[in-house]
Amino acid sequence: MKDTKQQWFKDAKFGLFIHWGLYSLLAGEYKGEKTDHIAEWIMNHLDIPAEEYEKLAEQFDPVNFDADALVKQARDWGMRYIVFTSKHHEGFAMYHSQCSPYNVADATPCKRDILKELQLACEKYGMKLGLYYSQAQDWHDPDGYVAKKDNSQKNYREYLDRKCLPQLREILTNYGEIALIWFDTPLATTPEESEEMARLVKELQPNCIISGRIGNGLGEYMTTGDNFIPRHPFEGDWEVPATLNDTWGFNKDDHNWKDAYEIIQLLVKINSRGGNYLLNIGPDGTGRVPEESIKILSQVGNYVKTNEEAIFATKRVPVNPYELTWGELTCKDYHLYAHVFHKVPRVEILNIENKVKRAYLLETGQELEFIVGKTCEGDGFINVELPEEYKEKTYYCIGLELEEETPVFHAIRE
Ligand code: JFZ
Repeated sequence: MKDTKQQWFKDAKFGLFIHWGLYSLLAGEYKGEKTDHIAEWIMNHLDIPAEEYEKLAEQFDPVNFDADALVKQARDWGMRYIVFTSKHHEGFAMYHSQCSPYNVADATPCKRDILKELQLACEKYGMKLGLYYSQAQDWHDPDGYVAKKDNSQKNYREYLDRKCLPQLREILTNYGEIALIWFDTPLATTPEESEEMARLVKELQPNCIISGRIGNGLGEYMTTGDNFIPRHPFEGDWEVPATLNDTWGFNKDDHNWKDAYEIIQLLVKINSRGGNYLLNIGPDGTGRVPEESIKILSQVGNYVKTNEEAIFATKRVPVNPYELTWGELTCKDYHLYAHVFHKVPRVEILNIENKVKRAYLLETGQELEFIVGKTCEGDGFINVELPEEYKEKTYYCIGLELEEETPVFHAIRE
C-alpha cells in the first residue's frame, strides 16, 4: 500500500496543476496547422524541429502572469497544493536553470524566474508547492527520450548526467520547500535510474513526496491515468490528475469545458474513495488564466469553502455495495457527510449500521430531524428530514455526528 507519510498530502484533497511553457504561446496551432492532441505535445505531434521550436522563447513575455494573485485565487478555489511544470517534455525550464540556457530567465526577453515568483507567493499564502519534472522525455536535448519515436541512438545516461539530475538538484535546492516532485512518463528509465533520482530527491529534501510516475514502482503514492476515476475506494495515498477541458497546455480552440457541478461531484467522489484531485489550468502564452477556468473554479471554491469540514482531512469511506442515487458520502472523526447533488424529499442512507447523535446543515448549522431504523429485512437506515426549501435544492451537504468513529455498512445480503 502506497503511503506518502506526509499528513498534508492526506488532508489536502484538492490541488492545482499548472501546465505552462513555450507550447502555451502556440495555443494548439503552428504555421496554420492545428494539433488534434493535448496542446503541450504540439512540438512532437507536428514534428517541429528543436532549432525552430526553441525560437519561441524569444516571444515569451508573461505580462499577465501574477503569481501572488494566482496563488491567492487557488486558495480561494479550495486548493491546498500546487504542482507546476518546471520542465515539461519540450525541455524548456520555467525557472532560472544554471545547467541549461534553455530557460525562462536566460532565453526570453522577460528575464523572469517564474518558479521563484511562484515559490514566494506559495510561501506567503501557505500553499504547498510541488514541481512537475519530465525526467525521461526531453525533446530539446539530443539525448532526451521522445515517446513513440526511435530512441535507440540516444545516450540517456548522458542526458541524466548533463541535464536531468543537475536540474533536479537545482529545483530542490534553490526554491525553498518542495513538497512533491511530480515525475512523468518514465519510458525506458531503468530501476537503477529511478532509484538514483529518488535518492537525490530524498537527500536534498527528505520530506519531498515522489509521485507515482517516477517509474519502476518507486512512487510514494499512486498516480492514476489522466482523468481516470477509480470506481471503488483505493487503499493508501493516491491522486487523479485531471483537466478542465481536454488539454493540459493552453489550446485556444478547446472549449469543451466541464461545468462546475461536474467538477464538484468528481472532487467529492474522489475524496470519498480516499484520493486527491489534482485539477489543471493551462495559462496562455502571456500567463493569463482562461476566463472559463476561473469561472468554473470559483464556483467549485464556493462549494468547498461552504463545506470544507466535509472535504479536508476526510478519510476513505468504507465500501457500501449499494449505490447512492442522490450524491456522495465523505467521512472523518465520528462524522459522516452527505453531499446532495440531486433533489430529494429527504436524504436516505441505506445499509448503514451507525447510530446518529446529531444531523445538521453545514452551510447554516441548522439542526435537522432524523430517524435511525431497520427495514423489514433488518438492514439499517438513516433518514434525514429536510427543511421545505431544501427539497428543491441541490449541491448542499448534511453532517451526521455518529456514535462510532467510522461508518459501518453491510455486505450485500444473501
Ligand atoms: C503526461 C504528459 O505527457 C501530458 O502532457 C500531461 O503532462 C499529463 C499530466 O501527463 O501524460 C500522461 C502520462 C501517463 C498517462 C497518461 C497521460 N498514463 O499513465 O495513463
